[in-house]
Amino acid sequence: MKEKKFLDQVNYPSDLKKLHQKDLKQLANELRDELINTVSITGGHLGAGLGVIELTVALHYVFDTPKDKLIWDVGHQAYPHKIITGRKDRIRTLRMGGGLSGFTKRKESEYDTFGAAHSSTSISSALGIAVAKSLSNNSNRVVAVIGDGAMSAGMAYEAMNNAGAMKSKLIVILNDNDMSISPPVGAMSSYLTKLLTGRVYFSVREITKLITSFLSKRFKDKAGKAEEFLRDIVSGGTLFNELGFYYAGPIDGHNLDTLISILKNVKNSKYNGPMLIHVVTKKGKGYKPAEESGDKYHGVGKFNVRTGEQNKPKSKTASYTKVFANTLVKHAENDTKIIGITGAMPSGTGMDIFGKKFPERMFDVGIAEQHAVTFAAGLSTEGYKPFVAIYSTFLQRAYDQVVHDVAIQNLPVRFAIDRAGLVGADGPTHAGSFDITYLSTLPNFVVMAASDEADLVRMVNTAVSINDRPSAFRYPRGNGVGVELPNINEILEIGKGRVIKKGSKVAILNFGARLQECLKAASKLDAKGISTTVADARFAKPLDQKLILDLCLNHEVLITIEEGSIGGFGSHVFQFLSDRGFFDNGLKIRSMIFPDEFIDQDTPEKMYQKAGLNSEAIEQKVLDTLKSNIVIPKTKQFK
Ligand SMILES: Cc1ncc(C[n+]2csc(CCOP(=O)(O)OP(=O)(O)O)c2C)c(N)n1
Repeated sequence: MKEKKFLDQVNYPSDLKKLHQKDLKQLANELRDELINTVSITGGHLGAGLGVIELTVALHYVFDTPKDKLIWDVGHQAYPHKIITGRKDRIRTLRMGGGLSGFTKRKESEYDTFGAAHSSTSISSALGIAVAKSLSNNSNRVVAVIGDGAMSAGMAYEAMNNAGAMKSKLIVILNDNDMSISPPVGAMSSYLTKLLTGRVYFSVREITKLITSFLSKRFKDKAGKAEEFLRDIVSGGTLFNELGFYYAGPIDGHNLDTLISILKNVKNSKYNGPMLIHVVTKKGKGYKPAEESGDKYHGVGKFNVRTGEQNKPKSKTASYTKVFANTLVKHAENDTKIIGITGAMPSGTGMDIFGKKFPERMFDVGIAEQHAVTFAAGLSTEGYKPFVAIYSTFLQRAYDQVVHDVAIQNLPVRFAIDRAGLVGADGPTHAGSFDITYLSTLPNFVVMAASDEADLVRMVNTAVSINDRPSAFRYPRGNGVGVELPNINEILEIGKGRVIKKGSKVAILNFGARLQECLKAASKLDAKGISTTVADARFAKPLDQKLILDLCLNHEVLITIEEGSIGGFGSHVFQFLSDRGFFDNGLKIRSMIFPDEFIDQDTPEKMYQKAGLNSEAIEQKVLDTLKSNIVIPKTKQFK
């Protein structure tokens, strides 16, 4: 007979609370198996979730969620949380179109207190919630769970600094697995290691004694003794203490009984300030292939559960990331001033390749995008050539640094912007939608977008040569189209685009990686007798004004297309033509951009279909535009 599973009985935390504490270990094992089986089918984040199985069970067992508020930092470790908060039956739709998000999302569940995906927001949001609760005399607890990697970001310290000063009732669980995506970097990481070195985990008895003696009013009576005891037991916790937090730990994050006892203590304590509970876990825990792999299966494709072997789709063409990194390496062999910088994403950005060749010239600054940009700005003032390799979505966090530290001072920092455009399964939080807009609006900047991997090489070459101002080049997630790569001497003329295919009636002006879709649309239009030009702008800033004017003067229709939001390349073209009075001539000009909405996760192809930016949509846009008449309103009032 099939053994009865505890997990079958648990759909919500209220079901969990009906179980005996002694059965939770078995439940945790089942939850771990379910997570492994799920991710083997969906792909996604695995190592982080495996590391917090016991913590997830303990938190929902002890706290009264969703009234007590639980905030997961990044949210990539929240799959087990999703399974036991009403989403078990949909868990195998993770990261798919119409399915569950791979991160926490308020829209998805009342148990997802705060949406995330970008790291290090949990303490700030939790503090806001805690203050709101205290303003409305609500005594429910607020718990933030943050990883040691996420602790490298400035926001975490800003929030702790504020919470400590406010004496806010807030619980922060530091989930210390001594891993970010790659090994963690920085002084904080070393500090946490120091806290653990040579120390045994505290027993429940010790911690309980500590918490009760410190937090109850008995503390007052026995202040001297308790203080001594406290100093003894939390001797490593001084940094958090200094920030105004009550620190307890380290605690074994895989021992359910310990976790439950301590969390109960913390929950029931009368202490009115912020507490930090230092929990030690193992990323990838309980699944051998994950535990043994270098990245602890941080992010995986579909895989074989028995062997752990991932079936990553093989591509004949190199990824844009690799093309970028290999090109930069070639330049750096001759140019000792070139520096590579990443914010905790060495493998994602190709900086690991650069770092292997030039360890002394590659800097992983941790999850610290703001710092990465200003650090690069500093380097550039000394004649170095910093390349900040960063995902479009994460550069958003460093916008003031881009404006204030780089653009205003006209410093030649180079931005290699990966994951530009829609990225698929990671969804809207990771889409690179806004960089064309937020960079092209800045004086001094050169903004380029690669239409294929050959042009990416040319753009890296060009960025190396731009020494008098900031520059950026963007390229998409995934693999190139299979064109031959040029050598590293091919430099683009700044602000010059190119005509790829000459026609006479319609002009499509591409900016970025939709070029192949434009060419497909053009050949279909040609077949219909609509002679179509395809041009590639290469630069959103400065614009190739001559190319734009030529296209306008020699075609009936001009369509601009880009993988970005309103305010980007198309807007700049419109503005330019409007300033030239071009619209007075009845030119039919349209832009194709991302719609004014956040597009949920799906395959990139489907997302682009939804966004109306594939070859079919381009063709349709041309046909509609040709058919359309220019409407000149008779009255001054629009209806
Ligand atoms: C602002 C920002 N930069 C980079 C990332 C990419 N990223 C996702 S998870 C992660 C590592 C987080 O490490 P940690 O907090 O220790 O959690 P763990 O995965 O080890 O559980 C990084 C760098 C991100 N999500 N947000």
